Amino acid sequence: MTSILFEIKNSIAFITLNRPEKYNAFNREMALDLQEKLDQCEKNIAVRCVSITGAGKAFSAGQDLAEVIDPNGPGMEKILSQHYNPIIKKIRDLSKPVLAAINGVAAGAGANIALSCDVVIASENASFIQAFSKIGLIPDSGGTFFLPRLVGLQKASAIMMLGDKISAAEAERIGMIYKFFPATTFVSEAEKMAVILSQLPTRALAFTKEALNKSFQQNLVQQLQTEDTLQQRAAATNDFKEGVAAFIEKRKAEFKGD
Ligand code: LHQ
Repeated sequence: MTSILFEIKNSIAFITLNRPEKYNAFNREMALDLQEKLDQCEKNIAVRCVSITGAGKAFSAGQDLAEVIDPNGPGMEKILSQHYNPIIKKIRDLSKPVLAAINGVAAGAGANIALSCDVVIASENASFIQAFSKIGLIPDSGGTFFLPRLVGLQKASAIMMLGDKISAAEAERIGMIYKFFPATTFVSEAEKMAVILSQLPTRALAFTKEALNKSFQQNLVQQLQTEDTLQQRAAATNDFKEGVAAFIEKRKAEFKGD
C-alpha cells in the first residue's frame, strides 16, 4: 500500500496521507513521498491548488513513534532535517495555494504541517494536539513559528506546554484555522474550497503567499517595497487583464492562472 495517494483532477492535486491504521503517522517513506508529490505540484503548471487530507479517521498523528525507536530507522538526527523541515519549506514555497482539509485528529508534526498550509479547514470531528510535551520533545515542523503568529504567544505557550486537545470549533474561534464544518458536509465543503482556490488568479495568490512569507521577517518599509515589486508582477499577468475586463463588462472573471 502506498503511503501517499495522489490524484490530479480539474487543476487540483489531491494528496491523501495514507497509513490509516497508524493514524497516518509519518515514517520516512511517507515523509519523502510527500516531498516528492509537493515537488510534482510545483512543477506541473496544470496544478493550481493542492489539497492535503488524511485517509480514515485521522489527519495525521505526527511522527511514527515506532520508527523513532527502530534501530534500523532513520535516527533522530535525520527526522527533522530530512523529513519535516523540507516538507514545511516546500509547502511555504509552493507557488500555489495549499489547502489542509483536516478530517480528524492532527497531532505533533501532523498538526504543525497543517498549520503551515495556506488555508486550513476542519471537520467538526477534527482536533489539534501539540503532543510533543507528552513525550518530552519540543514542538517542531514550524509549530513554534506558526502557532504564536496565529493565536498569540500566550495561547501558543499554553497549548504547547499543556498539550491539550483543541477541538475544531475552538481552533476556529482562536484563529488557529480558517473554518470548521459539520462532519456530514466536510468532504464536499473541502472539495468546494479546493475548486474555489483552483479558479482564482494563481500567480497573484503565489505573490500574496510570497509577501506573507516575507512579512514575518521584514519591517514595514521593507514590506511596502515587497508589495510594490510583487504588485508590478501581478499587474503584468493575463489574469489581472481578465479581472479588470470582467469587472468593467460586469461578468464573472475567468482566470487561467497565467
Ligand atoms: C500511532 C501514532 C504514532 C505510531 C497513533 N506513531 N502509531 C520529531 C522529531 C523526532 C522524533 C519524534 O517526532 C517528531 C515529531 C512528532 O510528531 S512528535 C509527536 C508524535 N506524535 C504523538 O506523540 C501522538 C501519538 N498519538 C496519540 O497521542 C494518539 O494516538 C492520538 C491522540 C493521536 C489519537 O488517540 P486515539 O484516538 O485514542 O487513537 P489511538 O491512540 O488508539 O491510535 C490509533 C492507532 O494509531 C493505534 O494503533 P493500534 O494498532 O494500537 O490500533 C496507535 O498505536 C496508532 N498511532 N499515533 N504517532
